[in-house]
Amino acid sequence: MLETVRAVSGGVRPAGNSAGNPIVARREDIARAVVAIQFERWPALYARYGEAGRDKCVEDLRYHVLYLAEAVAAGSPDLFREYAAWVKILFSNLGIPVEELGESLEILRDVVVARVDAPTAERVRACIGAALTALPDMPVELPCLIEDDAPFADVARDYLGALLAGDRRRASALVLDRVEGGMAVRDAYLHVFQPCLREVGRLWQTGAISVAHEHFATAATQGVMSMLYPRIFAAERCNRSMIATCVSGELHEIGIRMVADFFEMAGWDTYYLGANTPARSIVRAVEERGASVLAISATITAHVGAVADLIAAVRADLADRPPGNRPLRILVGGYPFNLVPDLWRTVGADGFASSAADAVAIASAD
Ligand code: B12
Repeated sequence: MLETVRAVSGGVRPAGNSAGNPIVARREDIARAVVAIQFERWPALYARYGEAGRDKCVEDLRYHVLYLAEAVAAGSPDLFREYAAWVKILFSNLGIPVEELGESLEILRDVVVARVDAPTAERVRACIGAALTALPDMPVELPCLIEDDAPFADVARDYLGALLAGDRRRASALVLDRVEGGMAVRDAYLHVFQPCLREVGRLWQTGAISVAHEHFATAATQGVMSMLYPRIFAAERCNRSMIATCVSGELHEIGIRMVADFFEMAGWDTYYLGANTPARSIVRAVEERGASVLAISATITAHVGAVADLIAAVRADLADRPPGNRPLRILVGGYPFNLVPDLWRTVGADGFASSAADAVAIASAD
């Protein structure tokens, strides 16, 4: 368990508002207190993992605390319930008894509630309560994310097979040939790359492949996307401009790159900043480009607070001097926003879309 769960921590930054977040501020103390109770209550844990295991359990708990802090800050029990659902699949594939997860969340609730003020404690109870109620019925497996009856499922399956075989040449040839034969670039994006990458994530989560496979699949897909650029940049211009970026700390960049490319195909001038962009540079870019849309992406739930912070910073900075001849609209998207459809409101965005195609439709509506 521990090695994989520790991998989850890789690069995850503290929740937004970390200085003022009462749970993040006590993260270390909470994690250690929970693990101390667990080891006391379940002597078998010590027998299983030993002293080194205790540190690794603390490491795991730090990330439960971080996700809890984010859900509490957003006032979203759904967000924490979805995290618990994800952990249940991860843990059960590692052979960790599911009952331990439930009890561990109960201990976490009691430890946190004893350390925060009454309104925060109420939110903590709501978040962990939502997870505990749903936990017994949450699945321990996920179905394949390339559905049999989805459009272009055959291409997606072949593409995934080539990626898992480490064959970049075959992967790119099969997409380029289909596009040459008339498949729309939009279809390649939404019906081949997107489901394949999500399936790669499922395979990682269930222990079937490694992080290296994830990196390979990403790099190979970005290579094919680049080869499609002569078609992407061919659209007639519509004299509108947008900026597409990941929030600071966020490494998942393909989703927002697809968003930028869909805007480009609709004739917009796009300024794509990619992964992990510092908030200050994003604010400056919005000013410099006279953009009318800022599209912000976050995939890791622990980055939702950073999205809220960025939106607040952009609005504060541009309050007296709107950048273009239209009011700036801020759109958000990515994994946590897809899981909890109302989350975009709590971060202060003007809108949300669950796919690149819908993002363009929303932005073009006014
Ligand atoms: C590739 C990948 C990586 C790569 C990313 C490389 C890169 N350069 O992008 C690497 C290896 C670095 C990585 C790292 C990690 N990853 Co990762 N990763 C993925 C994977 C497999 C694919 C991501 C992707 O490209 N998806 C395809 C795109 C097209 O979909 P999308 O992002 O949802 O985007 C669409 C919409 O959401 C929307 N959209 C997206 N952004 C925006 C923005 C706006 C404004 C709008 C309107 C719309 C919009 O439009 C897009 C196009 O239609 C996902 C699986 C998944 N389900 O996505 C896991 C996944 C996201 N990763 C996960 C995890 C845990 C991690 C790590 C913590 C651990 C690890 N596996 O290494 C680290 C954290 C890194 C960090 N600090 O950010 C988990 C997250 C689970 C959770 N509960 O939070 C996932 C879901 C895997 C899983 N099933 O467990 N990962």
